[in-house]
Amino acid sequence: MLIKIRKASDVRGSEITPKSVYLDRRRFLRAAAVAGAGAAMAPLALAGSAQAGAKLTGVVKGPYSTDEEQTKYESVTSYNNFYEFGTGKSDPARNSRNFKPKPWSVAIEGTVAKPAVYDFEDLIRPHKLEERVYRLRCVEAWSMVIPWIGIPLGDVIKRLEPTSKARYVAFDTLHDPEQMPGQRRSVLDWPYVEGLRMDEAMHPLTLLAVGLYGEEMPNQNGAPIRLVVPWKYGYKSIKSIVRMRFVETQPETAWNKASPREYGFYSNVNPDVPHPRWSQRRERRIGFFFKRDTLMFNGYAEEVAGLYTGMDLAKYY
Ligand SMILES: Nc1nc2c(c(=O)[nH]1)N[C@H]1C(S)=C(S)[C@@H](COP(=O)(O)O)O[C@H]1N2
Ligand SMILES: [Mo]
Repeated sequence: MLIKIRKASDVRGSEITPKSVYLDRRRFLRAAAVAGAGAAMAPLALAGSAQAGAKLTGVVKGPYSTDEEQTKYESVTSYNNFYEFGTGKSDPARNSRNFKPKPWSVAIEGTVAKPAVYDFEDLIRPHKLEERVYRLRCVEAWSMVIPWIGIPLGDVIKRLEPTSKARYVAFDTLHDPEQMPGQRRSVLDWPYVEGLRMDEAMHPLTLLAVGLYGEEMPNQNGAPIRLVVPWKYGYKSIKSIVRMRFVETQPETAWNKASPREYGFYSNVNPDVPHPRWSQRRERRIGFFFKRDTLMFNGYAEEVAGLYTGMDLAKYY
């Protein structure tokens, strides 16, 4: 993303979280993780150490994979957008080395039958891990092809039983400036937040990813759990999720709050709707020299166009 640097005087008081607030949150998360660890468990794919590069086992091939050439592991893990660790593309790899993605818990809230703070492992364990090779198209006009490992978000949602009132799902990234140095500056209104309409969240393409290239998720790619929504610009694929909330009204999203004219709620990849400051017609696949055409819905139109029938996609960008 391209950011507009704001003067310190522009920073609203609400963006400055008092230290006591985030410390309380960390304590809460840690306590919740300890409580979750007591549950009986069959150590499946996710058991094991917190060390980087741990292999995921029991992974099956999932549907929807592209057979396009995969972006090199080195590029996938060294060219990142993860502003919690800095705004430069190489910052996340460098600044996330000491980040602790375990233990981890995810708070499930809102209009749902089974709200709780779930230990990460408990949230994932009932599901089979799938490998899905998806294209990811960044709004900055570059793209990658990444072999993700995860589970369909829709399967997790079904288990949590949202009520009929739930029309959207809202997601939050961890807010912890001690571990995430980028959060010490008000580049965005932390925590990073995102949202999907319920039918988008339930769509079988939407993935809750816990790894890539056969391994647990690297810190810089959003450990331990992130979203991957391949027909939308990359910024919808929120990283390091600590909260999912089922709500009745359209939730706020981090980039829409930062610059509503440039970033809408839907953020579907659309070559016909330019960003106000650049075209979206072409893209550079990382690792390739020549640019290529950007495809409607990032090439997933057959699967998802039906979600937006009758909507003016220039208005709902
Ligand atoms: N919490 C959080 N999630 C985020 C971002 C971020 O800065 N913070 N960047 C987004 C953007 S702009 C992109 S393109 C993708 C990049 O994912 P990758 O680094 O795994 O390729 O993550 C998205 N998720
Ligand atoms: Mo992006």
